[in-house]
Amino acid sequence: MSGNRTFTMIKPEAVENGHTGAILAKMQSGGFRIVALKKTQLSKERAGIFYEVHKERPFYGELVDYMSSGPIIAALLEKENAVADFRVLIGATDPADAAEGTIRKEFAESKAKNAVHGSDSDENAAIEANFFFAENERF
Ligand code: 3AN
Repeated sequence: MSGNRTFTMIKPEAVENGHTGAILAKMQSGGFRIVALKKTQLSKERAGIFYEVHKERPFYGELVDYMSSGPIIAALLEKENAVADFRVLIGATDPADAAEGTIRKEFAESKAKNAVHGSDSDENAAIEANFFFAENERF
């Protein structure tokens, strides 16, 4: 049975530090099926568009610079209740508040360099997935 979908990115510091495999393993052992996966680098312009909802927040410029600073892993994941369950698996935005066993607790460095992105709604998951993946890249 196919479930709901959520979109994730493994952020530059986690890729740079060699955590890609361990983080993908945690996603899979958390019950998420990989529908689409790619390693790519966002230009500043594309990072700015991706994070446009945060344009008014004080950290927007820093976030765009950081997210375009190195390669990321983008993935589309599937599981029942994917969006909410994935946010439990990754933990709080600030790793200092993230629960034991979560991806951010284990791999995040700070609120900005927090290892992974996770969609906050089904609607945004679809928009974010469309930003990275064509139909013929999803299986
Ligand atoms: P989440 O990623 O947990 O949904 P949001 O939507 O509040 O968190 O923030 C989006 C992204 O903005 C975060 N993943 C993080 O990288 C960055 N961010 C959030 N708060 C801060 C902050 N105070 N300083 C720097 N970057 C931040």
